[in-house]
Amino acid sequence: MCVFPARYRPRMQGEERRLTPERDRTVRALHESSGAASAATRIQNAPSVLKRELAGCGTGPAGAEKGVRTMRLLLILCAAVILAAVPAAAQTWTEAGDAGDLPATAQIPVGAGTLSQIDGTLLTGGDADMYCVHIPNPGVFVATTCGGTTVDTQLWLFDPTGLGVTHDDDDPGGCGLQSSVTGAFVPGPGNYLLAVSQYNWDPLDAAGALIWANSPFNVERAPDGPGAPGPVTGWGTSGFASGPYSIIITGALFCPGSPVRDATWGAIKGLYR
Ligand SMILES: [Ca+2]
Ligand SMILES: [Ca+2]
Ligand SMILES: [Ca+2]
Repeated sequence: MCVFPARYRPRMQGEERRLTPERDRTVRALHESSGAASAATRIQNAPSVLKRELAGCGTGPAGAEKGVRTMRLLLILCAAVILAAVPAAAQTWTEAGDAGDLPATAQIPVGAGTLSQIDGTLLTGGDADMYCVHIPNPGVFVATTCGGTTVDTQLWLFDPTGLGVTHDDDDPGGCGLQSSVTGAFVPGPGNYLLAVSQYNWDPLDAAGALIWANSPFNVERAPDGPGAPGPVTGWGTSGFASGPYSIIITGALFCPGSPVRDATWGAIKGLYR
């Protein structure tokens, strides 16, 4: 409990003066002040013995610093609560170097929460770019290059072992030569590998057989080629136009366990400031 040192009580009328003039001025200042912060400021020049004895009262420098630390902690906690209540913002992953073509070399977008777009480039001479995406609810999943590129793309979805799930060459909705896949053939929530390639750069099984047949072009299909039972182990046989692309995604998250950028902490600090 805080006990204000008796010998530093303000001098009462008629009371014997026992304080030095310096201590008397300090104690008067403390009692005339109505706020702890003001009091803390006022005792900055108080004698060291007085500082020690008043520290336990919460009005000394130690008490003031403790209060500031508590206030900072409360502000950070409030910011974290506000941030958690705000819906996850759309987030784009940009291909780092050249994303791998196979499950073992697929690129894992770095981040947390909603993954709403992937930007990259299809290289000349045949290129496939494969990315990990997490699909929590197949019923709302859509990935499309419609409006995201002028390249004649193909989209492919594999499970983590490389087995084919779904594919489209030309958008069934008629947007053009770009592609769209949905959760129609996705068996359940989980991590999947989303790949994009240019026409006619197709996934092959270990024997070099097509996992999907070449056509029909504008129909989303589960694997229907001679290599359908096996996982993808290579690509062929000829790629055409290259160029940049954006895959616009609905209903996907960053794969759990991927390294998280400091954006979340930065957002908290931004709110705190
Ligand atoms: Ca690429
Ligand atoms: Ca690639
Ligand atoms: Ca196409």
